[in-house]
Amino acid sequence: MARVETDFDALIVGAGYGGIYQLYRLREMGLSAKVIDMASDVGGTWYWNRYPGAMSDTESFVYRFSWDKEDLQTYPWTHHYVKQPDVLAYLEHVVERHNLRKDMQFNTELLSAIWNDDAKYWQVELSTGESLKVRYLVTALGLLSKANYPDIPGIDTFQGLKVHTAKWPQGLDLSGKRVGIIGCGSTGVQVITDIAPRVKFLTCFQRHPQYSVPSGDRPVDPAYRQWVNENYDAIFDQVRNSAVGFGFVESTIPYKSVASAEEREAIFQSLWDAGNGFRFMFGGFNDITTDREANEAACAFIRKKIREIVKDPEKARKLQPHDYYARRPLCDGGYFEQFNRDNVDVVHLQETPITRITEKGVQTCDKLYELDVLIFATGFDAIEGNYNRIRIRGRGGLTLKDYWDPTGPTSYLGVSVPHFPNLLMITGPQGPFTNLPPALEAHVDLISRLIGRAESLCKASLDSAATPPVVEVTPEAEKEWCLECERIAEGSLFKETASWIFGQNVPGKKYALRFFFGGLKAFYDNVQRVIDNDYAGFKGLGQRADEDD
Ligand code: NA7
Repeated sequence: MARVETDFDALIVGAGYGGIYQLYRLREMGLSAKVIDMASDVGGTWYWNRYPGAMSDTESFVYRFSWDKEDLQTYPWTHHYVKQPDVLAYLEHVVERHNLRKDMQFNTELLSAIWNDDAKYWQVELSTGESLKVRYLVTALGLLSKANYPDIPGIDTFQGLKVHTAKWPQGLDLSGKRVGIIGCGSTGVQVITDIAPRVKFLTCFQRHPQYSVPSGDRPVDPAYRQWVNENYDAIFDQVRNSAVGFGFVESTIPYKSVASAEEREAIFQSLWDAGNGFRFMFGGFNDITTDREANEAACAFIRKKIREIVKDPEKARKLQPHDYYARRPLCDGGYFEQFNRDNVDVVHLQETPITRITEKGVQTCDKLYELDVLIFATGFDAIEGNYNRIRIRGRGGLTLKDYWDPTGPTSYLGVSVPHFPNLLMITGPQGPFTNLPPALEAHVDLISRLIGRAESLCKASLDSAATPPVVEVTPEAEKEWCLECERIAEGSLFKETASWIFGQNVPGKKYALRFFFGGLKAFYDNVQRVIDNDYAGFKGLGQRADEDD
C-alpha cells in the first residue's frame, strides 16, 4: 500500500525538555510535527511541580540543553542550582528563541492512539475532539507525572485542605497554618525545608527516613561562570562520557582500596562540603551502591551528621535511616536543620503507623494530629503510570498496558516496544538512570536518527506502492536489552531497597527494573553499536545500503 497522507509526520506528546528538543530536531529534519500537552503552557514536570522549594538537584550548568552553544554561553543563571521558576523561564525562553510555540497546542490530552497496520500510521484522538493521522507518535510524557496518592482509609473525609505537591494551588499561603506532610523523598525534603520557617506547626509523617546531604547551593560568582563558559564543550563531552551525567568526574576508587579510616572520612567530608547527592554517592568511591561495607560507611557518615545537626536526640533518632543508601540520592538546603525548630516534628510511621485520616487530621495508632493543611509528597506512579492512562493499541489491537502487564514495562533502549511500530518513547522504561537533560538528548538524538532512517528508506524506494518502513524493535532485541539491564543491575543495592525505581511505591505495581544502570557513556555506546550494525534490532531499517540520514 502506498504512503497515506497524514496530518503531521509526528505528534509529540509533552512539552517539557524532551518534547521541546524533539520538535526542534524534527523541524530541522524538514518534518512536520506538532506538540500537545495537557498543561496550559510549556514546562512538563516543571509546569506541574510548583510546590514551595521546588528545584533541580542537578547543578545549573548541566541542567540545560547542550545543543544551543550560543545560548549556553549567554543564558543567565544566578545560583548553582536552578529553582522551579528558573527552569520554567529557561524552557519558555528556548521555545521563544527557536520559534517552537507555533507548533504547540496546550490544554490538549492524548486520549487514544490506534495503529493502522495496513497504512502504517497512528490514528490519535485528542481531548479537544480532534482526530489526527500521524506517522510517528513520540511520547515525551516524563518519568514522573502521574501523581500517587496513598491508600489511607478516610482520606476523603479530611475537612482541611489536601494538596499533592505535583498539583500545588497557586498562591497557597501556609503562614500560621498547622500543616502535615506525608512523604520525605526529594519532594518532601524540599517542601519541608522551604515551609518550616513560616508555618505554625509542621508535622512530618515519615515512613522511611532519608539519607540526604547538603546541596551546596550558593550564588554563582562571575569567575566560575566564565570558567564554565570557556569549558562548555569539554563539560558536555565529559557528561556524555560519564555514568550519571551530573558534571563531576565519577570515582574509580573502591572504598576498601583506601586503607586509612581518616582518609576515608576525609573523602566523605569533602563530598559533604562540596554538596550534591549524586556526587556524594558516586564521586568519592566507585562502589557505594554495590559493596555493603562501603555503603554502610556512607550511611554511618550521614547518620553521624544527622546526630550532629539535630539537637533533640529523639528527633535525631527518628530521622536516621538504617536501610541501605540505595535510593535516588537526595540533597537539600538545610533539611535536617529544620527539625531544630520548635514548630517542626517528625512522626516515624514504622513505629506509630497512620491508622486513618479523619475530618480533623491524621490519626496514628497513638495520637490524632489536627491539621489545617495536609500535603501529599507521596511521589508518582512512575514511567508506565503515564502510559497506562492513554489507550495505546499497537499491531493486532494489542494495548501497551496489556503488553506490559505480565512483566512490568519493557522496551529496547528506552525508546521502542515490539508490536508498537513508530511509537517512540523519550525516557521510556529501561532508559538511562542519569541527569535527565542529557538522557533526554540521548533519546531524542536516537529517535531522530531512527525516524530519519525510516524516512530516507521511504524516499529511496522507487516503488510508489511500497509499504512505508516503520521503526519497530524485534521481540528478541527487546529481550536482550532487558537482560542486559538486569545483568548490569545485578549486585546493585538499589535492587534491595524499595523505591519507585522498581515500582515498589505504588501498591500492586509490578516489581521490575525500570532503568538502565550502565550509565550515559554505555548507553551512547549501545546506540552507536546499533547504528554501526545497520540498525540491529530494528525491523526493516537495515539491510539497505542507501543511508543518507
Ligand atoms: P518519592 O521519592 O517516591 O517519595 C515519596 C515519599 O512518599 C516517600 O517518602 C514515601 O515513603 C512516601 N510515601 C508514599 N506512600 C506513602 C504512604 N502510604 N504512607 C507514608 N508515606 C508514603 O517521590 P518524590 O516526589 O519525593 O520524588 C520523586 C522523584 O522526583 C525523585 O526521585 C526525583 O527524581 C524527582 P517511603 O520512602 O516509600 O517509605
